[in-house]
Amino acid sequence: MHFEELLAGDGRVEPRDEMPDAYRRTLVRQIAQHAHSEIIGMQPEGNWISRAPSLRRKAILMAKVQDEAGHGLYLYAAAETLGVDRADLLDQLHGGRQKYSSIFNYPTLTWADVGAIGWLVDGAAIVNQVPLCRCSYGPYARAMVRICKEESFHQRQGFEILHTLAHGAPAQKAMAQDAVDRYWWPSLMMFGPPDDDSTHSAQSMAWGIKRFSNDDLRQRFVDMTVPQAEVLGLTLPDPEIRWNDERGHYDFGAVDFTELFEVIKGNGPCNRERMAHRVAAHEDGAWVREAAAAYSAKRAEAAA
Ligand code: BYC
Repeated sequence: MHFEELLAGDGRVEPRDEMPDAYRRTLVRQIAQHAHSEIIGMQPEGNWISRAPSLRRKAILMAKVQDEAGHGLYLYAAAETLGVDRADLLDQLHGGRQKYSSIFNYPTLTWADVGAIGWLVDGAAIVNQVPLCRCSYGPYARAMVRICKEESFHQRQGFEILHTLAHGAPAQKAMAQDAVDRYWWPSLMMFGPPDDDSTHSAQSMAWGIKRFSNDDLRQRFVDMTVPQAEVLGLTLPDPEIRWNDERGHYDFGAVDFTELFEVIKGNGPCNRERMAHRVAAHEDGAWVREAAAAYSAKRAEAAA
């Protein structure tokens, strides 16, 4: 079926279908960025595996960090259905020609940050990603279904960490509050620039890649999170948050988007550290990739 007809009927575009070059390029850009975010996102939480406060917490955190690697794999595989090569995408990440989410350029200073990332960052990710399960490009949409299920578990574990801390000793509650204070605004920035400054939104929405605008999703996240903060007994660092009966939404204060643009440009607190670690891990792993390629070539030869 023709591309425009498929979109008009809310059908899914599959790798074999014809698609405009610009649609393909937009998908490669977004899916690659998304994949890169998943694997760079392993770093801030990985930082706490060796210092998790109990065996149970450690096992859960290890599973979560492994899930993020898995999400990266599904997404690189989805990008490859568009005719690009995973090794090239990684080269572009390492060369600074492709982006990853701003949120992973903030440090994880205390154990409570692991809770805040689960609750707020994975919470924001779910709000952004559930509509992507209906993305017009089939392989991306299908990858998102499983990712969203796992993200829901991640969000719950973060909430539970913060709930435990918030109901513990005063120092534990203060640690939880501090983590929420530091992660709140960067989590709102994850949704991207405001709609008026969003380069790609209008076209991506017309193509059915994005189903909602950046600002709509940000509002949805605030509406979902404010009541959860009340259950936790923690406050959000925004005195302007209040329910607006007329709009049927929470009002909230202005996000400092100059900070988002600075972080995207490479000037966040941890950009250099994250990239240096990623490049070093890639170089250290070269022998594994070579061995895997040699093994698979040997098996293919034997099968032939
Ligand atoms: N950070 O026109 P716009 C996770 C860029 S992983 C960095 O609105 P678009 C998790 C944007 O790329 C979470 N860059 O763009 C993992 C564009 O620049 P380019 C990752 C950002 O694509 C491990 C420019 O700004 N989630 O949850 O229509 C552990 C203009 O923006 C950001 C995804 O990737 C940002 N925050 O909308 C725990 C979801 N925002 O490309 C958790 C999929 C904007 O022209 N991606 N930019 O150079 C999306 O939904 C969309 O790509 C975005 C941006 C909403 C992020």
